Amino acid sequence: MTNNKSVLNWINEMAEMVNPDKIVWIDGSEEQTEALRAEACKTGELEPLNAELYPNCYLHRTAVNDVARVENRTFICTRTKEDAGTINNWMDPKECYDKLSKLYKNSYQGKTMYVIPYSMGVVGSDFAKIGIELTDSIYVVLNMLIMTRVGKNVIDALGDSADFVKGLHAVAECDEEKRYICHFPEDNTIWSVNSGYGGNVLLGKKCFALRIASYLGRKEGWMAEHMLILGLENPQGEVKYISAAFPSACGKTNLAMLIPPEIYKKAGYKVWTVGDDIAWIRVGEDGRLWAVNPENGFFGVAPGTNEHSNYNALMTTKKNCIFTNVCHDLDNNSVWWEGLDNNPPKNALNWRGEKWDYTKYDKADKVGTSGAHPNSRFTAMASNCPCISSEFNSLKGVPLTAIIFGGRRAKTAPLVYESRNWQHGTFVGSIMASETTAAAAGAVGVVRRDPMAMRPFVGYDMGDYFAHWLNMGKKIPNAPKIFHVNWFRTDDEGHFIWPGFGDNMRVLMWILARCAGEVDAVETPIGFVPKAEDINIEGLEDVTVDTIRELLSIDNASWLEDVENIKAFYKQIGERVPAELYDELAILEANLKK
Ligand code: GTP
Ligand code: SPV
Ligand code: MN
Repeated sequence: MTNNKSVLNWINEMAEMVNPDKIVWIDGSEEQTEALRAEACKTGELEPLNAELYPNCYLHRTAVNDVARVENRTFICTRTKEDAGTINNWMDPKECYDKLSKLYKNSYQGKTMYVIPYSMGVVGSDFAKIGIELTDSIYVVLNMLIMTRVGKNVIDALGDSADFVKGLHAVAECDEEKRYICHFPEDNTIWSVNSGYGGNVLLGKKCFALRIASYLGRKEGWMAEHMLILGLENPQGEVKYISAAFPSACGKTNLAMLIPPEIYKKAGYKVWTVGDDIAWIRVGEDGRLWAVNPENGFFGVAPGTNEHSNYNALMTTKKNCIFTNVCHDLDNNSVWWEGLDNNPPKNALNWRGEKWDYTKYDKADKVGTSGAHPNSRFTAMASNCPCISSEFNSLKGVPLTAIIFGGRRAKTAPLVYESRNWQHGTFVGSIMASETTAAAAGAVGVVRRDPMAMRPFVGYDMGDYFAHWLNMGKKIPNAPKIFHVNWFRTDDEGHFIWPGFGDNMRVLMWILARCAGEVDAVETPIGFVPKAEDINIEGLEDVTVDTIRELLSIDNASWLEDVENIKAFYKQIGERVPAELYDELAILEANLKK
């Protein structure tokens, strides 16, 4: 497929180590893809679903011990530990290469090495970057074919260049004790071993498009962020673009595809999806920030996705889709997950592949008793999405009017607030916190600081990352305004107070009105909040202006507790936290104590 010496030498070197029976280049053709699907169905790696209900859709189950990203086994291997920072796990590159080489040794024996040339971003665009992933898993190949742009044209675009990210993946024995997801940003290299799950193995996604790319972005003056991108079109046909960073399983896909509430739909408003997980952002000639989505598909959370919560996502999964770790309805060979509807299948297999009794479902033990794993996923083509933006394949991307940060907070954070300026907005991003979710292995529901939703994804020191945000601010004459939202405040019984989903558009409308200078706000110790009556609640049952007032309330005591927690977190990050952010922290504390 290529004469590129750096590509061929690298593949030979890797092949010598992992020792495959044969090497197959993935060309992106439908014939080859179809042959791989057929082979995966033969080995049981995939199960074909009901061709009438789900044409060209497949079910895959991962190993029971391999259902999420593994942050404690994820490493940034820079030459000095300081460059990886205190929040990342670090290993010396040489030590890491040696250690993992032993795990890779002969791991492809009896297997095929698939070579996947892929582009993050539209092939050939000046903002796209190329990677090559070597893998022993057809499931990975088929997912990468959906999630990225794969094929011969990528290799052609690379030409003789050595500028590509070298990714080596082996499911190997899938031993969790020997599972490593390692990044060598100084070598443009990713090594992943002993996993077959999502973000651990689809190396274009978190490993490249966030960890390696964030490192490159700092060096080259752009940003790689864990953000959705959406366009909101008004009845006059003008589209304003917003990006939003929420931690894993905190609502990016849902917001990106939201369906406007009736009042706005009737008036002619529309929402278009540009991206649901990752944004690459640079300063345009006009001094605004421009964002592209480097991916080509959606690796979305299945549970909770239904006709009402996210109709567009559901439609996107109806064909050419791979489902991972969902519940298998045996009666009609289809799929099901908690929150799809109120009719759990009577004759079904759970995400482990065992006979499932829906009457034993216990919300307190979802992993143990649910039909679908809480982090079960669909891999779906962006082009199947009914609300995909006409700018999805745009080379320069879309200009951002607003950036939103948000987390899952039962208390403390109000429904929405606005930062005073870029520096304060950077501070607001840096102090984000959220309850942990099933998207990563470990405890669920624990509040932890997750700056810019990037805690698990920054490929260098977190203090330097904050400094990069501040520096970018100096290079953007027409910077977007920065906001913070929280859809997840709960009442005393633990129920969400805000209806969320499509109704989040009501908050987006306030945000855009603020950006256009069309509405006032109330100054508070943490920033600007809306006047309660400025959040449109027309058509909402159970939500009154008083509910909004409650959602916008700021409890100084719990914010002061947060301030202490932030101080400890900054200290943990270490000496590279910029002084400007300490200034902002001091202002926040003083405001709260006033
Ligand atoms: P990753 O793919 O892990 O990065 O997740 P994500 O940020 O794209 O999250 P996603 O949109 O898939 O939502 C995760 C979970 O949160 C799903 O179960 C949703 O149903 C739920 N969710 C999303 N938006 C809202 C909301 O506005 N309110 C409430 N209560 N739940 C929501
Ligand atoms: C996330 O965890 O933020 C995801 C899923 O988007 S994964 O691809 O596994 O990282
Ligand atoms: Mn994500």
